[in-house]
Amino acid sequence: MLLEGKTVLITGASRGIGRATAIECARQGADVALNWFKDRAGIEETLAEVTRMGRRAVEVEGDVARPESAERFVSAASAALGRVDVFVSNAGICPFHAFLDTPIEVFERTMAVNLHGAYYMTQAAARRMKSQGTGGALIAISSISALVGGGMQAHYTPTKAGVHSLMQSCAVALGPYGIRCNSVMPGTIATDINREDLSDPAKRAYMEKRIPLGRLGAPEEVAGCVVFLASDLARYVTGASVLVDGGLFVNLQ
Ligand code: NAD
Ligand code: RM4
Repeated sequence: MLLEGKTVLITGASRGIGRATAIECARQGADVALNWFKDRAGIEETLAEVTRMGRRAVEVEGDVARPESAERFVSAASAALGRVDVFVSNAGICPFHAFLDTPIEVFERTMAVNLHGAYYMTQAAARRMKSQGTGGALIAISSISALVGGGMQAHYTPTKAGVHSLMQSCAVALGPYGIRCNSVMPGTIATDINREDLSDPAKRAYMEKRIPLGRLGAPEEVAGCVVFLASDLARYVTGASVLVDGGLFVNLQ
């Protein structure tokens, strides 16, 4: 029960890594507040699993790209659960597209959701933590793609480098308030975000071959790392990033 007595807020919690994180946090004793957008069926499944574990859960609809969603999420979470101890910025999109003809709308939306949304949400959660006066933990779901490129991801990888950088600056800005700020960098995790991309058997086999552990990751394997960073086991860890990638990043030859 690494998170007993804590409240955890997660964006994009209706499926994938966000859902697995909500469930693992609840299993570790946390109450959870769950942001979602356009996916009522998904958030209801997440809610059902969390409440089955006997934890309190509240869901709040909102597009993270809209600044007003952030204050609404944090206020609703605080009203329902009493406080904000941990905030996980997870919501994200990756519409794979060749660089030279990526439509400007695709670039702008990817930036707005993945980077601007993370900024607004993180700031709102941090303000609440500061006013509570008891510290907290901010965790961004960045990516291995913060560190390496992708030919179909030139609009996406800068957002992942951006949220990693956001956590570094937040670690400096918020350390005096006892608020720790870290990022998790998943490698290639099988979720809906890359289902179509990996439906090409050649691409999937190529990715698997590059991973020293020999397989794609599962959302639950990212959630475990989030729980560690959220917990008091990580009480002296701030400004760090942790790759959860089966060894993909270090595999040159
Ligand atoms: P996913 O598509 O399964 O889940 C994404 C979640 O974000 C969904 O619940 C979706 O509804 C939500 N979302 C999308 N736009 C939103 C918006 N505007 N407002 C609120 N919620 C929104 O994908 P996933 O793999 O679970 O991705 C989660 C995060 O993990 C993303 O930030 C992604 O960049 C990151 N990531 C994923 C991988 C991977 O290989 N799957 C690797 C590295 C990083
Ligand atoms: C990740 C990484 C993965 C990709 C997902 C969508 O950051 O680039 O390889 O499948 O994004």
